[in-house]
Amino acid sequence: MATAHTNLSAFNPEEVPSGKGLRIAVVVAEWNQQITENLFQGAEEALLACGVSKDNILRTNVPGSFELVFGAKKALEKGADAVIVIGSVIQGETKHFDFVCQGVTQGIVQLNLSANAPVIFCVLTDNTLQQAIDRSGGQHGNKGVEAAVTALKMVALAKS
Ligand code: DLZ
Repeated sequence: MATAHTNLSAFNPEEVPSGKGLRIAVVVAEWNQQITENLFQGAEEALLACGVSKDNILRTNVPGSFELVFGAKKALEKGADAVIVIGSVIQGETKHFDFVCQGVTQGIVQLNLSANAPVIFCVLTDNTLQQAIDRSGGQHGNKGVEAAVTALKMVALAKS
């Protein structure tokens, strides 16, 4: 899983399935807000570059990463072609980190098994704030960009 010294965020829009006409929901957690805003910005720019119109990028905020599952469920019910969930969980002194990470991960897995549209996991689970900064527009790229590209690839798969 290690991506040390690797920036995976560079992509060529011409090699990504077109987002023209697609409705992509993005659910953004407010915890560690500067990180999640940077991830959203990366996702939004990549979606626009691939042909998704600004009006069809449907953003919802939720309080924390644990709430991303419910936010994604609502977006699926409203008929989004794909949902990207964006969060940033940073290790603290207690076990809360583990429960939030497990809850959101398992919840998103369940949605992917039951829904017809894909839910893309853009939740950083870092030991330190610096690791989150490095992955939200820093030296390891912007995972929001990667989530946007993944969403368009998965919509193409869903419609194939
Ligand atoms: C409570 C909590 C803590 C301690 N840490 C984070 C975090 O690092 N990232 C995050 O997105 N959310 C955190 N939360 C909030 C939980 O996700 C959730 O919002 C609350 O437990 C209420 O359900």
